[in-house]
Amino acid sequence: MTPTLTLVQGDITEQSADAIVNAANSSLLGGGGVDGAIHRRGGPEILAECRALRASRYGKGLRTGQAVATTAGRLDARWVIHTVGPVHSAGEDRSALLASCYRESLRVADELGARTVAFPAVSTGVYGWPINDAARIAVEAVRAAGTAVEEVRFVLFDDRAYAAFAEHVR
Ligand code: AR6
Repeated sequence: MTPTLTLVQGDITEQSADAIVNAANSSLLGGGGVDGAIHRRGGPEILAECRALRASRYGKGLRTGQAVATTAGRLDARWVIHTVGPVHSAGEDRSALLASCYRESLRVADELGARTVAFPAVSTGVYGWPINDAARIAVEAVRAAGTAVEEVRFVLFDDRAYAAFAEHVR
């Protein structure tokens, strides 16, 4: 089944969903952008689970393109799924890794039994991915994923990001 794709402009930490995806980094220990907002609003339980993951299965951190779930703390969700987007490179095509973030996040969502999943535009902030290209990759990856998730909601922070995703979700 292909999930229904919906678009929202706003702050992902205000969303209500089974799972909210975090644009994390390999350390899983927080950062700026979406990551900072999720940890701030979700509270310390999320970081505590991230530290536990680092102390067990993810001693070297989470690899780019992979995904792992924790509690969502005080967010209006059951889980946060942390994924690590690639840093955009002009010299190397890393789009398979960006597509992998969406595919792997949905695989984790399926394992959890999540039916609604909210995604930010992974890699389009600090990691520098051009928004139009990132939107195309995101939408194609979700459509190709073969997931039981019923709704994938892209939560875009600003007008430009919303417009870019709207081009591809029709
Ligand atoms: N809700 C929705 N979208 C947001 C929010 C929010 N609250 N805040 C920012 N965005 P970024 P990345 C948008 O930088 O590029 C962190 O430090 C933002 O406008 O959060 O994957 C991590 O720890 C942009 O379009 O993630 C990593 O080190 C998009 O979310 C690194 O940044 C992604 O921007 C990851 O960089």
